[in-house]
Amino acid sequence: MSDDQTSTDSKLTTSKRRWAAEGKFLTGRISRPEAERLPPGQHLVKNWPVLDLGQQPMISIDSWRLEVRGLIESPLDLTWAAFQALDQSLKVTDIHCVTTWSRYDNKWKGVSTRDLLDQVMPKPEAHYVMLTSYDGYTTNLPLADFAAEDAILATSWEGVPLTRDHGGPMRLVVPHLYFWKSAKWLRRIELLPVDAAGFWEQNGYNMRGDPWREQRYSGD
Ligand SMILES: Nc1nc2c(c(=O)[nH]1)N[C@H]1C(S)=C(S)[C@@H](COP(=O)(O)O)O[C@H]1N2
Ligand SMILES: [Mo]
Repeated sequence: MSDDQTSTDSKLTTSKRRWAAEGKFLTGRISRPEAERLPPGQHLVKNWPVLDLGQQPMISIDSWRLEVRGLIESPLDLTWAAFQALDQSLKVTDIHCVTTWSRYDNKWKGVSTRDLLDQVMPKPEAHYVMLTSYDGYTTNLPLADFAAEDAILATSWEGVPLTRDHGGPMRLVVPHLYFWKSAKWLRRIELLPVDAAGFWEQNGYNMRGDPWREQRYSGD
C-alpha cells in the first residue's frame, strides 16, 4: 500500500469513526418492512411529475461547477470532469413528494453524498447543510440526513443522463425525506453549525420533512 493510500484510508477512517461516535448517519437508514414502504397520506404514481419554481436553468457541462463550502477542512470546487472522476455509485430509491405522490424504484447513478463528504472532511461543528441551485432555489437539511446511505448527487436516471426538467446535469436525491429537499440543478453545498430555512422552509414547510412522520409543514 502506498503512503498516499495509507493517508487517504486514515483520513476516511478518522472521519467515519468520529461520525459514528457522534451518532451521525444512524438516522435516515432505509430499512423498513414492505408494508411501511408507502408513507402515510401518499399515493403511488408510475409517471414522474415535474415540479419546480418554473424556471429550468440551462447549464452547459463546460460552465457547470459544484462548490462545497462552510465548516469543512477542504473547500472544494469541482468541474464536470472532476465530478465524474469521483467514485460513482448506483442507488435504487423511492421518491415521496409532499404533494402526495410517491414513485418507487428510481435507479440513479452519481456520487454518493458520503463519498463527497469524505473528500471535504466536515468539521465537528457542522450539523446542517444549505443547498443552493442554479435557479436560485435553496433548501436546508440536517447533515445526518444529507449523509444518509442512500443519498446521491445524481447525474443519471434509469441509465440515461438526467434531463434538464428533472434537474440535469446534476441534482441531489435524499430519498428518505420529502422530495423538495432534493435540490435540482445543484450548485453549492454549505455546511453550517445551525439550521437555516431554505425557500420552502421560509414559506411554511418543515425544516426536516420526514414523510413517515408526515412532517409536511412547520409545526407538524
Ligand atoms: N433547484 C430546484 N430544486 C428543486 C425544486 C426547485 O424548484 N428548484 N423543487 C423541489 C420540489 S418541491 C420537488 S417536489 C422536486 C421535484 O423534482 P422533479 O421535478 O424531478 O419531480 O424538486 C425539488 N427540487
Ligand atoms: Mo415538491
